[in-house]
Amino acid sequence: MSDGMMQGVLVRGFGGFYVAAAPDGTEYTLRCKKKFRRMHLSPLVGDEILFIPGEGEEHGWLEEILPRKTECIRPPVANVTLLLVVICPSPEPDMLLVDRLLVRARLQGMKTAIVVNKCDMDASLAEEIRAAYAGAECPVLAVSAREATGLEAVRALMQDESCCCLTGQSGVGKSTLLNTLLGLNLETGDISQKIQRGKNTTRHAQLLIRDGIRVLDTAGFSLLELDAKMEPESLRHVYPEFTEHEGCCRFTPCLHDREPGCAVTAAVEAGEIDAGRVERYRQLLAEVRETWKQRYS
Ligand SMILES: Nc1nc2c(ncn2[C@@H]2O[C@H](COP(=O)(O)OP(=O)(O)OP(=O)(O)O)[C@@H](O)[C@H]2O)c(=O)[nH]1
Ligand SMILES: [Mg+2]
Ligand SMILES: [Zn+2]
Repeated sequence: MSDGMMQGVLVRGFGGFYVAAAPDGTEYTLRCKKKFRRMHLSPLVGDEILFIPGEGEEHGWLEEILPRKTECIRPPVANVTLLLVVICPSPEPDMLLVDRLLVRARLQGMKTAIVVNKCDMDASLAEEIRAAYAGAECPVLAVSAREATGLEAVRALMQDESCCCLTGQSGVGKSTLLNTLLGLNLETGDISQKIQRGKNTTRHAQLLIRDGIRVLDTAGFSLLELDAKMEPESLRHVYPEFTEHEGCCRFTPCLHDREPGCAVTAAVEAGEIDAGRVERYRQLLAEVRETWKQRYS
């Protein structure tokens, strides 16, 4: 490393500035070198970087972005190894959004889990989701951030990871959960009673480092597209429920859509795979096929 260069992780950004945390926890305000714009490379929260600190009140310079392990577009964060998708009884969960997030994460080799929050309001949602995702290699954790129940299981999952990320719709309680779990004071917001939706309280992703846990709090959202370059054939490989049925269909390859003699359809009818998961898979498959068809136009 050249003179004065330090390594750190980007913890947040604001108005063209970036804040990096050094290994000892000290934070440095930085600006980004122009070369990144030429390279079409934008720094992301979670990036491991090399930087030169500024003197006194002066900002320093972000010099290098080290290779990313993973990269998300929504939320815009880097190096996540465990994605925790948070849902709750109200606002009502959008399971297609959940599956989109799981697909995107799996394609990059991230681990995933679903956190069902606000179990104090209704404990049945967690049971439903647990049953539906039983074969999905995605643990389902039932918690109440408000009553601080179920949090030890979340902490245990997080402790083994180099970087976790909470994502999901606005108002599900991502920031509240981190406040209770890590003793933080992040801003939280009510949900609108009229439309049962969050108010987009968290605006930007922020990396929090506490008790040896690195976790990202991110802005809630409700729209997400799958990768435009994704081949229809690859979607089924991120559905662990299908693995034991691969090669058992009448046609090969079978995309488990509506093909006759499909083993996945048979497994749904036998109650071995959740019907909703497969229905949403087919919805996503139709979308992927459509964008794949238009890839040269
Ligand atoms: N009943 C109940 N309410 C909760 C719980 N956790 C959070 N809430 C409430 O849900 C609302 C939204 O919480 P936030 O933490 O701001 O939600 P968020 O997911 O961070 O939302 P965005 O930042 O907008 O994406 C607040 O009114 C919280 O008090 C819980 O476990 N039980
Ligand atoms: Mg929030
Ligand atoms: Zn099939």
